[in-house]
Amino acid sequence: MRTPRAACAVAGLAMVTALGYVPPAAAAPAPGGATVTVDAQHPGARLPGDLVGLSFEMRELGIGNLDARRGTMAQLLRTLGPSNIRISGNTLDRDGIWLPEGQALPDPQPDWLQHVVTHTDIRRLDDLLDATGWRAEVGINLGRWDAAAAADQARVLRKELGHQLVAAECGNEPDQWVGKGFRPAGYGYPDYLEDFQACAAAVGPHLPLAGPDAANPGISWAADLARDAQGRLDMVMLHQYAMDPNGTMDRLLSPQTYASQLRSITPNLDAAKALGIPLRVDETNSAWGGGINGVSNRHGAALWALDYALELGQAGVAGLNFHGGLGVCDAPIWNGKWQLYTPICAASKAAELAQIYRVQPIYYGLWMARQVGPGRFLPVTLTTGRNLTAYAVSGDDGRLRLAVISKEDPSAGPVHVDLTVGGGNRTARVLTMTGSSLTGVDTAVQGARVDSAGRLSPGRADRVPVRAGTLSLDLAAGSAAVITIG
Ligand code: BDP
Repeated sequence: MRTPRAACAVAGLAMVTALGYVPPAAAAPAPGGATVTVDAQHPGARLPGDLVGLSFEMRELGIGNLDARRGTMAQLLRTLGPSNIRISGNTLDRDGIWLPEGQALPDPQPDWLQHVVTHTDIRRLDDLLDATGWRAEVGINLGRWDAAAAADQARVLRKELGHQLVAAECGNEPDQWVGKGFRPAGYGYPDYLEDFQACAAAVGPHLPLAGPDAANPGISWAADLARDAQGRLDMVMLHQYAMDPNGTMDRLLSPQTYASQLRSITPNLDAAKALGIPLRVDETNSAWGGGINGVSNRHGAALWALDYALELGQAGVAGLNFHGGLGVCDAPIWNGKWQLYTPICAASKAAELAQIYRVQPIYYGLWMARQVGPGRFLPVTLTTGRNLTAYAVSGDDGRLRLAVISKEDPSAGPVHVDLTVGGGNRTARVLTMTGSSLTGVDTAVQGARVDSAGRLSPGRADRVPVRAGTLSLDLAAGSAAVITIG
């Protein structure tokens, strides 16, 4: 579905080029432009095709969601392009069990039991992966540990998912298990290591494993496990939410949050790199506690997600999984819990039951991040007084791509950006993600929005000439551009 062209022009891209296009007076750049210089000689971290993935609760599998044969989930994954889906979360250890085929439910049923996951659910997940080209991580309940159930689940994961299983994850957020009553006071990393080893022994030597999935990205459990489980750990996982539930849009998009989110994971990331084990932030979003209404479900969250994914990717993180839930948008999902930050949700209870979803603004941020890769990050030098970030990637297809993200409200006025990219005269193609305000819900790409079938057709990119190795554009504040050259 395309929104009227006028809506796009409000916050869209004005070209200051020899095309003869004169930007409207209202779009004159506010004081303080930006210059970006790309260093093509020193390629850095790899930007993998699955950098930007999704994360869902284990409950979604247990209740029959993530079904390629129903509704729009498969198309929404295809629209993002093949990536990585992670299934775990609090509901893995807290509310559910794996039930081996032919086995009866526990009698009496524990009062905490709210869903069971079975072979049928993994088969359905496999169908979704087949239909979309995505790969998966799947949690194994370690909080409420049952070695026989874990062994059976491992057998099924191998049989059904094969190489589409990136890794099984032993437990969710073990650093919070004392508070949840799963472990006695004093439970710490050495105890978790024993638990992880029990999980590794139960699932056998052939299932790829990931952990520790700590809630606090700043503690050293990830680095410790990378060191202690070498040879048995295929991927280091940690979680990061940008803010606590009292956060604001200003804080989410601030340079302080930008700096601190990278700073807090750096020791674990450096340790994983030194050992040659990839690290994924396999559960993330704007704020924990279900997110913040008016922030997590608004346009600013799309800018944050695009920027954060590229920031961490540039630092060498192998990927990120943006967490969400498949209930009704902006309504409690279950047990009064919210997942306001979810990229995908249902417009009504009937739509939820039919698995027909719509997207929230953050989905467009993930889609934009996807357009930047795959390739290798190139260093950029950015000079600006505005709240703006820039990234460059040498694409596997031989093209140079840049992302420029303005994290100010559109009312701040456009930013004039001069980009020095090298090379001769040619044409750049520019896709712009816009929104009428940081707290709006009208996020679009080239004026286009995801349609009711889950497709996004942004249409023709804007053309901007590169002259003597530089191009210029006026980027509306609160919008982001992906520029492809070559
Ligand atoms: C994480 C949990 C996830 C929650 C999320 C949140 O793994 O299940 O939904 O926090 O607080 O800690 O929003």
